[in-house]
Amino acid sequence: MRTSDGEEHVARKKIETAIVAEAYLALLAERGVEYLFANAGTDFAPIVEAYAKAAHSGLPAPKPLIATHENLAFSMAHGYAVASGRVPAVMVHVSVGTANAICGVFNAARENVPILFTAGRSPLTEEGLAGARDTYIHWAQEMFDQAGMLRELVKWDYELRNGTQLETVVDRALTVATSPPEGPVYLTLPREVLAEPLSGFTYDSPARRVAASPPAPDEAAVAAAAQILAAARNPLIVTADAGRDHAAVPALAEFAERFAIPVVEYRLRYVSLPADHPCHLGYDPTPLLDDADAILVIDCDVPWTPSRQAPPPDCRIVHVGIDPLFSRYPIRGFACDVAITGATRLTLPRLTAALAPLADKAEVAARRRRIGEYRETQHAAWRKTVDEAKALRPIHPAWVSACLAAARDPDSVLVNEYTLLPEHCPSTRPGSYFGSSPAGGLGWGAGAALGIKLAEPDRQVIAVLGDGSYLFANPVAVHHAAAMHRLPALFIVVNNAMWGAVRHAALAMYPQGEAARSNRPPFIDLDDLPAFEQVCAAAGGYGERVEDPAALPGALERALHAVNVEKRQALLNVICRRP
Ligand SMILES: Cc1ncc(C[n+]2csc(CCOP(=O)(O)OP(=O)(O)O)c2C)c(N)n1
Repeated sequence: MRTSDGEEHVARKKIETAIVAEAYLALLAERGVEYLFANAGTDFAPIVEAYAKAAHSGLPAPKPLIATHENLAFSMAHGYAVASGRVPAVMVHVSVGTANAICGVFNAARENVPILFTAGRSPLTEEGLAGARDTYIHWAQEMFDQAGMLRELVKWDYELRNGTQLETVVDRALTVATSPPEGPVYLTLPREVLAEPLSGFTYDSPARRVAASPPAPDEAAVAAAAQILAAARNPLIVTADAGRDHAAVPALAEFAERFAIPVVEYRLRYVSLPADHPCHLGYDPTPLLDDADAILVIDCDVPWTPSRQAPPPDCRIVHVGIDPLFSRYPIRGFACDVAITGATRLTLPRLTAALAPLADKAEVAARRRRIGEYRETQHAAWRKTVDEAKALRPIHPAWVSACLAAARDPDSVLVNEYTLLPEHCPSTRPGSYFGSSPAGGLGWGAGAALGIKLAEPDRQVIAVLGDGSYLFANPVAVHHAAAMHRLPALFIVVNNAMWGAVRHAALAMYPQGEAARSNRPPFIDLDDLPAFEQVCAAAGGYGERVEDPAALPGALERALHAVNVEKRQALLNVICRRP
């Protein structure tokens, strides 16, 4: 296309290629995919060949990164995506590799993390074409519907059927993944298609297909929400994910501050409101529910647990989010008087404008005082917990969190797979805290930390994991990846030698039951755990076992020295008390 002044508006680029796999890798790189996290198999032959050729042909390709388990590859990609804001590609081996990665896909899907997930296909043909079946495994690994395994979890799935369609397919995959609500997509790549001859590939540069814009809120819905908040004496905001979009953080801070509305980060997965904000009232809405007469649920799938405690029946509820009803969840029945579809960073300024003329200044001032008093009491209680915990042996998790708060670099990034207590280790900067997905597929945190380190090599990255979560992550594969890819993260294992959550669930359901009376109910204790610190050391990292609470600050200093100065990974195996 040329304008009257002869200026070229659509640039077509041509590269020299011999097979589709070369064009595929070059196109991914051209579209901004920086890394291909991979766990390979026989289906990778054309990809291996294309990478080997790219090393001297000069064709671009995403940097290849091996992970020796698919869940690790996917978790690393997840961490990289949330920290960098870019879309990574993952490739695994056909049906079986896909099966191994599905827990990670589940985490990313529920967390709206855009990832281009790809897998080979068993060769389609039994002979004849380049790439046709040539080993026994190619028969049994084929499935009628390979994508069927994860179709419920991805936004889109497709199979690359020929080289001619390559650009459309790749652009569609990437733009669907990155259009709100974001999420993983799945593309299968049959070996014969990757091996198809392609002498030269021409494509648009830059792309002519882009992601859709985020939704902006409907004015009538905003006005209705403003009426509800204006009429409330004790409004409350509950959020888990608002900070996924960093631009939403100042919007929430301004909104809460202006109208003096307390904010609870419940089961937080991002920093949505800096912990030192005067309206930040902690991490548990339960004590505030009874008095709430209006609740603004922002980017939050589960704002409270109804079977434990719910707000009063006449409390008015407003939900805000790109998909405020979480339509991919089969059941979610929280009361909802107004649901605003919209990106939080766009919705909150509109809500501010609508609420400003309605808000009662005296009410706002009185509320501001009450919030300040609540905060003081709350923080005093937290300090008391740490004071009481600091000498306990086995070590109390509150002490682990408090020591980490003192030791961490203010610009560090925390990854929390369950066992960090944010009230004792608060985060204030957007992008400095990542909690596990609401899907809770264990084994995410260690890999995610490595992906974050890859995206942010100059920041300290610290993963706090339960012993159970750590074991789910395939520790040997994790430490190998950290060493091989030079990703010096610190892992802190809060080791209570059990699946505490399973114990808690059994005792909550049967408080007077046999399990509660038993010293050793089944499926809870993890006896004879390996020396985790030695697993890390075996991969060249620094490892230390910590049993004495007084030794923890020193151990953290040594581990952070290993990470910061020696540039090698570190692990503290902190022997903690049972819950
Ligand atoms: C893939 C997967 N398998 C099983 C579970 C069920 N589960 C939830 S929490 C938990 C125990 C976690 O143990 P740990 O990390 O040591 O933390 P703790 O509960 O002891 O604090 C288990 C097994 C899960 N969430 N995900």
